[in-house]
Amino acid sequence: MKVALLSGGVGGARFARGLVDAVDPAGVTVIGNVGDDLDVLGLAVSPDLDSIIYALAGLHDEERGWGRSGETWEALATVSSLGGEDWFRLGDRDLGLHLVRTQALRAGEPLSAVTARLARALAIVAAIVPATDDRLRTWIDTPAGSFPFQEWFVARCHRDEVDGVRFEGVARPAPGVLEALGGADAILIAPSNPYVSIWPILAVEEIRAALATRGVPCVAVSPLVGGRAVKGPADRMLARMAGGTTPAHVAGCYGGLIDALVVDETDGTGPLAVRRIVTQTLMTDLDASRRLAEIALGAA
Ligand code: FO1
Repeated sequence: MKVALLSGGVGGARFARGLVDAVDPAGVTVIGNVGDDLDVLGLAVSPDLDSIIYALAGLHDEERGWGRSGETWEALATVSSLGGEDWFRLGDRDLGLHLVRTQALRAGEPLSAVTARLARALAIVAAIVPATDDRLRTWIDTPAGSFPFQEWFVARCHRDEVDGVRFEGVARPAPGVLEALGGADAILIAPSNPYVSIWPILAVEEIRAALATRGVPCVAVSPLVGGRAVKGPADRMLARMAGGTTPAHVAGCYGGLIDALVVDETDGTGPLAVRRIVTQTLMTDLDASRRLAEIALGAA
């Protein structure tokens, strides 16, 4: 079975891990968000791609949700002691990946090619593809001003309410993206924040068009449980920008692009324009992630 998954970082990566357990990973393509990529200490960091890579390689930190397990922070401590940039924490193990990627990008290798190389080196069977090789950056408009995504999310602890989300840059799909969407038996959207994890992927016009004209079912998984985000600001953003946190508000973020929405049993009622699949969506462990992926696929 061929499956294309649109995914952000933490929750999306966890879902991707379940998906490659549910089906033959050779048929899975994970299309990752790059809107929150940034340069830190001169290094090119792609947080969502990295969360997906680490999760599929079994190297992720389960509790933190991002970065590597067994991480140490000696390099960062040195950076801090020297008055360097330490607001975005790069661990010692994680640093190695950013070094390899930065060198490759500087040498002219596209992000998609480096990402595939990193995944291969870590024995990942599924394909991990950035939505685009072009520069696409997410900006967050708040009452306190406009901020690049990570400045708002990490440096300001996403405390500012969000009035709008914008995407800077004109981007073409990376090689493999349209092929994965066109050749899929099912398209899934991970339980990621619609605005800052999935919209940047859909900001690539040809990707949005591929979903809008899909010939196979597209199933999204809601990131909410009981109207609340499991982690992060998705619930506050939905309440402020869409007017609520029901399944209908989540589905509204994907108007015309999905056929079904998998929602948690605590969010089960209320009108919904697409098919509703009600289940327990909390991904407490790998079994739960696999079960959720199976249910999403079953709805496709
Ligand atoms: N998230 C944080 O909240 N604080 C950090 O210092 C931080 C560092 C970091 C380093 C590498 C990486 O791959 C991810 C990192 N994240 C950090 C997570 C990340 O910024 C967000 O979870 C995603 O961008 C949102 O999907």
